[in-house]
Amino acid sequence: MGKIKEPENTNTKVEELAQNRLDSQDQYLTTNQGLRVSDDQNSLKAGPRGATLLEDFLLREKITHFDHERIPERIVHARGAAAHGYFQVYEGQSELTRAHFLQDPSVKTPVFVRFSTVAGSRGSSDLARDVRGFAVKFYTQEGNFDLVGNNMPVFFIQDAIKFPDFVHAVKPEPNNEIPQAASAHDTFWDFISITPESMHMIMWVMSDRAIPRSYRMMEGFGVHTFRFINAEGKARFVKFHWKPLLGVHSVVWDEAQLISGRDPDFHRRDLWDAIEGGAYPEWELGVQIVEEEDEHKFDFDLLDSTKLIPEELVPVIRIGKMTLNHNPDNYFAETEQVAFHLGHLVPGLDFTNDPLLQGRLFSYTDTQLSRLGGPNFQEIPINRPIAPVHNGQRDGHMRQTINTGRTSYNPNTLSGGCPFQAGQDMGGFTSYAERIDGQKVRARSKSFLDHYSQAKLFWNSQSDHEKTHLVKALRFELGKVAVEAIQQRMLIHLAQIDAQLASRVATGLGMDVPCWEGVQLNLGVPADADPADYQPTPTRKDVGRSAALSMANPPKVGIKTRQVAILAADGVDATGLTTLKEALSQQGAIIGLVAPHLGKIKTSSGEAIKVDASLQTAASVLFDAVYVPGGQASVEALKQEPDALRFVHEAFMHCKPLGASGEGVSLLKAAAHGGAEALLSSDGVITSENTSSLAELVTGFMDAMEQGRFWSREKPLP
Ligand code: HDE
Repeated sequence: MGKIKEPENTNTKVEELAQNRLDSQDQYLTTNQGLRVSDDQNSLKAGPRGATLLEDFLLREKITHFDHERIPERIVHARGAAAHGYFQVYEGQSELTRAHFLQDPSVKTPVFVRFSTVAGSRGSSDLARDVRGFAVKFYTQEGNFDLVGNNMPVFFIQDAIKFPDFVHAVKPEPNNEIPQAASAHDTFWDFISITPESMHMIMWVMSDRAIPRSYRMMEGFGVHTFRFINAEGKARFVKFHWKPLLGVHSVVWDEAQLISGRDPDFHRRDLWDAIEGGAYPEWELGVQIVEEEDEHKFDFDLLDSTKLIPEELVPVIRIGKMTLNHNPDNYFAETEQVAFHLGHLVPGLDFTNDPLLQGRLFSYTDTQLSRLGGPNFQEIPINRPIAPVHNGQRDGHMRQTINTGRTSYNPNTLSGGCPFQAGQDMGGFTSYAERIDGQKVRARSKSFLDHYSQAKLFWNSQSDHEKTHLVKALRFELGKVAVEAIQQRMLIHLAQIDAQLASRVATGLGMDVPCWEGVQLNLGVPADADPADYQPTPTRKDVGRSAALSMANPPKVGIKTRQVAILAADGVDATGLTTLKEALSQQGAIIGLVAPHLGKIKTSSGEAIKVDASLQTAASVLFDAVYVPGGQASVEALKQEPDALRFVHEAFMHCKPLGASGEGVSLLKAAAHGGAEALLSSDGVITSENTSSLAELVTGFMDAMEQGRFWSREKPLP
């Protein structure tokens, strides 16, 4: 992949990290004490065949460090990939907030963004059906601000106290640690089937949003309602959104499962390669603003993280753009050691009483204490703010800062009162003075009890193929559940969302939708509470649709960074291949020449060209589109390769654009499972046996690539 643009280095955080970088090029090998090592291949022994000596400090130092290389992986979001970049606001937002990084369009605020899956271990596949973490650390001049969000705008539970239960249910089952990075098992669905508040989120995770095509093509959401506060002290509610400029795209479930085998690092690699190639991913930061006096005007509660604010009710205003333009130098030092916390806040922002948010405020620092080994994790280079740090906090494991002077307390006179407290006019943080007056109770607000209306809103808003994918996902997930009562309870919930949804899923399970009467669902009621106070309220009748919830109509943004496999062998038509490659490269698409073997193949004009991948190392699931150029010998050779036929068939099944010219068309025919004519006349299959219209054919193929997928090919699902 060639560089489209030289990487910019306008990032003050990346520059600051330079002092911690170490390059060992042209250096002698040393111990950790700087002693040069003469033999790193043999331990110190009593004779060449004798016992190793305890004295061997070189051996001991090397092995001891190795023994302690691992740190605990994150309890959730263990698997991730990250990149550096910057954020710029489009215009000053002083009316909304006094946050400094949202005032001046010329200021580039450095960011470090970590994307992740939730349930799997560090070594699990990127393509698990799961929520994706979308955590952004802004290194602002007023200190770090972490926006620790997900790629879905709602969450499974309403109260933080349920989080350990939820996570224990979704993680591998504790007796046999099966399954890895998957929610399709009994404990997850057992928990969900008696937790009606999860139903909205279940719609999202059963949709294709849970299997993104790329981290670069996902939305991000702050999930909770936060507060913006301006310099006059006026507060407003705010919900944060990240809108990817490449649009929102996903793969299909069968594809996701195959990618997990072919390239479990698919998302990680995609992000890395895009940045290395200069195709910097971009997102716009959007905000939904609600005036304080409008807090109660919605038929859901703004403090309930299982609800979103439909964009039709409150539009998303795009206030700035984030660009990721620099890969980390070292995975462990940066991506693994970065510590996010939504309590990392700057003036102009504040929390709300969302009970999920409130619990998170405790968890994120607490977890770093064991994960990163102590209270000094903020001194690790990736976590260090670019704003100066001065306080009386001292000591602890691995302290790096050498604080000078006698005082580490405040107030003091011996240091002239330093460091000083800063008033609001000097950039000091002040909490929003929200009036709070209430009895101490363990309870759930009744305004949180409508668990089905927004789940229905999501279902209603999906296109036909999205609905089909959702039904298939539920059939898969619940089909892996062994206990029938769990499946039945889920069908009851689904019937509250939509009768057709429930009956379609039931068909796949070979079951009937049970009737609600007499079924005790709400098992999460506290011991001393009246169950009537915890009954979900019925789905609202007036639930409409919200276009923003569907991925069916992504913006037309060209084919930049889209991956095209060109299947070829010796004798491939030279002119056809060149025309295609030139046109695709011009549009920024990435080409992979896939042949029966690695090395080189000879074109019809005798030129030897380099192969990018063999049929053994590649698969159609790693590409967005497949093209077969002409050339009699090439196509005949490919027809002898079952892997080539599967390549084409799989791409067709996954509704991807297929192109073929000249003799290439016959490979498509040979690969067709449901009849050659049906395949050739399908949407998104662009072919011509007549090579004189090559340019037109290639344009048609690129148009199809821009459209993405052709869902009309999918078999209708009852
Ligand atoms: Fe997290 N979450 N979470 N979470 N979360 C963590 O913190 C937690 C929640 C999210 O790339 C942990 O440093 C609780 C919602 C992301 O490093 C931990 C609750 C949302 C990441 C933790 C939630 C998130 C985490 C594990 C319920 C979306 C990865 C490691 C009250 C808005 C950040 C760590 C990264 C990570 C706790 C719910 C997003 C254990 C208690 C809702 C993106 O502290």
